[in-house]
Amino acid sequence: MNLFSQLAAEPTHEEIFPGAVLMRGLALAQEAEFFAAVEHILAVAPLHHAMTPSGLLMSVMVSDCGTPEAFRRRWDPQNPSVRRMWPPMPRVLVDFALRCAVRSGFPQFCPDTCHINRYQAATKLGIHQDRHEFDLHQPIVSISLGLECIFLLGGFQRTDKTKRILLEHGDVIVWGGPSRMRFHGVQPMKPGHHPLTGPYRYNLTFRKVA
Ligand code: MD6
Ligand code: FE
Repeated sequence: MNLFSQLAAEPTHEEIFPGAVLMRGLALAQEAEFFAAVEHILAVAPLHHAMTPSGLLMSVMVSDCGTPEAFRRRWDPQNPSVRRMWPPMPRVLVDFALRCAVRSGFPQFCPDTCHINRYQAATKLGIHQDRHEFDLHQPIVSISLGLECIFLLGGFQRTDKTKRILLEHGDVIVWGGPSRMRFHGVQPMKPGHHPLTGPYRYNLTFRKVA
């Protein structure tokens, strides 16, 4: 390994906006362990299509794990896309999410859920704000595994200009504080194949909802 490839393998610490930190490659060292934990969650809580608030099926497939309190807060009899099955968060993933939060300046982070999104070719996620959590002082920790995507990080109005951020396997974004309510989304995915995840991109978001 020469100096350059060694440098390229180091995780980065990039402040995209105040309170929004991108750490490229931070999850790479534990990729196999993390993906095994994801597969375990999906075996217990199978992927299903997410549903919009108006009841339309979305292209992204989702699953969740977390505490019983978080599940009670999220479960809605009107929205069967929140399933009656919510395994606990795997310890390896929670420990990592806590370390990510500390590195980003959020040592008080105490996640009670991990939401999983799975994308494949053409899957996108429309511009949205994460505003259904009880305590908006808590940040969100987001881990990307598998195929790359273009993530759009905008402002505080839906129509604000967005920054385009390439998210690759192993990248981590943490955002909170003054960036917590930024609009964001994912552009339609390009087809591809990843050695660990095949034709998919997985995104894990840790948050405190209850
Ligand atoms: C995704 N992420 O990366 C979708 N939300 O596939 C999100 O919607 C998201 O990454 C809040 C905080 C971080 C995120
Ligand atoms: Fe989001």
